[in-house]
Amino acid sequence: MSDPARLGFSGRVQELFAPLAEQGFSPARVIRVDRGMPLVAGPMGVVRAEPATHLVKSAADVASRVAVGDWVALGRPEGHDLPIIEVILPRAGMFSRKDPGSETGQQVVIANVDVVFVVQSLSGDGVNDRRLERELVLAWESGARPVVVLTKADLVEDADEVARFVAEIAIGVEVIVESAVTGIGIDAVRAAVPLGTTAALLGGSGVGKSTLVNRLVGHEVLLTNETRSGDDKGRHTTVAREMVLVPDGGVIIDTPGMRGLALWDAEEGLSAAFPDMEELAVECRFRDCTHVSEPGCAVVAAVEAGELSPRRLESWRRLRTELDSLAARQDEHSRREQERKFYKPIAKFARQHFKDIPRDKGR
Ligand SMILES: Nc1nc2c(ncn2[C@@H]2O[C@H](COP(=O)(O)OP(=O)(O)O)[C@@H](O)[C@H]2O)c(=O)[nH]1
Ligand SMILES: [Mg+2]
Ligand SMILES: [Zn+2]
Repeated sequence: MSDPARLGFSGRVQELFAPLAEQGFSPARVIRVDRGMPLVAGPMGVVRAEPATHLVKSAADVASRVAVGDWVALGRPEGHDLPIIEVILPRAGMFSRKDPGSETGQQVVIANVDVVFVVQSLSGDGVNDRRLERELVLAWESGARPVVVLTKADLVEDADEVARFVAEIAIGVEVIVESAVTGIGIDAVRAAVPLGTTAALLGGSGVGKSTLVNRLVGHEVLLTNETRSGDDKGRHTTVAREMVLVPDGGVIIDTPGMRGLALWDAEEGLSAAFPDMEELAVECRFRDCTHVSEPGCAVVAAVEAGELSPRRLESWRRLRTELDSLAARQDEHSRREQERKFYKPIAKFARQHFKDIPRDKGR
């Protein structure tokens, strides 16, 4: 992995890194994080690296927590076996979710993603439109461009019909019908990850994500944990199980963390995924219209006029409600934090000033 360009070290990242290079740091990309211990790829190959103490200390801030896809500056202080991650470069965007381990915390799953493949299988239970809508919100929110990939086209008769249905939900999004068996759609997927870009896969278990990646790369890569490096003859290389180089293309990240994702602060994602709703909502009488029973609601009027499907409005409401309840929980959490911060010095004062009071005073 001696060529950083292949890992997406281009334009924005190069510019950000320039002053750090002058200070003697080397660039690397985080390709995996195991229990807080990052594995990075850079000019030195694939190595373990250790986050610097200042990053560990400010880990409450997501910007200080190393995530897969991050670009970092590595230092090599005297007496250290492992390179030290001194700086996490500002992210172009990030795929984050509600931290499953906390009530309101945020967890970055992948940073710096350009394209998100929203993958669903045509066979089996078929396309799950509710799930698709949610995944599109998440994809848009990450700052990446979503592309829908409908897999296993070889197993169904009505692939194109389903694709048309999906196109109505995925407004403004490319929809690719794909089969790893016949090879249909593979070139279209490949074209969506040109050299220098990073793609991530979002989708349920068993929809064919790993198979798609294997097909793009041309051989079985995801089944092995093996790390090969130093292959720079324009050949594809498995950097790690989850990050793969597409021949003559960019990088694809297939991480298990991208399966079940709860929404996290996805205001912009919701707007981007529902441009039709957005457009109508500007005509509503009230700026904060919830499109339920307000007078002068342009959205409800559009449904009544048959211009917007009631299903579409219902989907939007469902996601809206989910975001609102997350926001409410966050407010409650920060209110409690504020209280705690307010009472802490008081409690300390009380302890200091009343500790001398004899315990047996009353006896
Ligand atoms: N017929 C057919 N089967 C596929 C296709 N893509 C994947 N599969 C099968 O679907 C199953 C799940 O695929 P996998 O890539 O492991 O799904 P993942 O969990 O999303 O990574 C495997 O048995 C694959 O062989 C396809 O295009 N056509
Ligand atoms: Mg898989
Ligand atoms: Zn309205």
